[in-house]
Amino acid sequence: MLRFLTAGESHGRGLMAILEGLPAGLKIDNNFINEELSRRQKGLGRGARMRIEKDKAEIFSGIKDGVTLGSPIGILIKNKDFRIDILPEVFCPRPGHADLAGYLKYDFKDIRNVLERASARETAARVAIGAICKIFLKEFAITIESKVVMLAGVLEKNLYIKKIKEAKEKKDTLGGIFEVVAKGVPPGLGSYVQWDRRLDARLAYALISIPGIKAVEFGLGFGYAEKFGSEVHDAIYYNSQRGYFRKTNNAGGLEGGVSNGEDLVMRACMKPISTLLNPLDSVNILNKKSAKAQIERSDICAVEPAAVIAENIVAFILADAFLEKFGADVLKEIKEGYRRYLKRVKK
Ligand code: EPS
Repeated sequence: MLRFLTAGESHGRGLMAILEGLPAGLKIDNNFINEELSRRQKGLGRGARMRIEKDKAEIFSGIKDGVTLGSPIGILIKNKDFRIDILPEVFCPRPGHADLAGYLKYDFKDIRNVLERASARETAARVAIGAICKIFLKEFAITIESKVVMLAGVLEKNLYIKKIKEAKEKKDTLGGIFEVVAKGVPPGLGSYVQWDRRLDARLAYALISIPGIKAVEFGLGFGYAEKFGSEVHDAIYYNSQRGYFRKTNNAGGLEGGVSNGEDLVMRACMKPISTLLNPLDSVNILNKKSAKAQIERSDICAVEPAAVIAENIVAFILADAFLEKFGADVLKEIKEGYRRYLKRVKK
């Protein structure tokens, strides 16, 4: 089993993560992890915090001489903007954020105790974890890419900047849709035998866990509702070179909760960032009187970074499903088993 935990507050000392379950013998390029962290920090609509931070992963354990030991990998990302103890208290919850629900749940006197951990800054730790999983998947020629496909209702890429500018001028925020594609995924990851082993279910869980994500779809997704079955199901073909293949991929590479050998295609919708510079109505939790929601430094739009986060969280899910099927303690042994499997499924 591959598993991880993260810890850390947005303006605390930093973020920590522990990843356990990778085999021994995998070469880890720290630069690649840092490149992924830097990709997460960029993107249209990012705010001032990203000009302060230069996220770098410090490997604390589990890797020696650049190679995994099979023991838990500990990672630390330090925050430059570490000032949690002097930041002002927050009393007016922001609609759309975890503020109100978190304050009610934990019986805090200060909403800052909620927003510091609910902040999307936590996703930096998940990207570092995912980057390591990407390195593992690359050993098996599995790659993951993403792109933004819609921003604030607009499909044309060249209009995105205009939209963001407009939102900035209006002191407003924007959401959008991104697509993640995983290539080189073998058939047989995940399983139909139990609900929680279905790969599509596990991917959906991971994608929806990214802050701000409100909807997820695979392949044709909601488009299935408009068509006849004969128009949408991907007919099956075979030749000795490719093995089984499809000419269409409406299923997004997933049938019965199992990868079918085609590209995995998934999309997610991110709502507009909930911190608004022109705040919405809220209630002051001290006196219960109407008030405007708290203004916090934030992004205008985070769809591009969310796509990078999604790539990496998908990498974790795929690495986990891959290890479930082909897992062994040593990378070399996994490769041997994988080669045998590929030979069999092509026959
Ligand atoms: C983020 C860091 C945060 C926010 C943003 C994401 O930093 P700060 O609160 O200091 O500006 O910019 O957080 C959110 C969008 C959120 O929903 O909390 C980051 O590192 O990605």
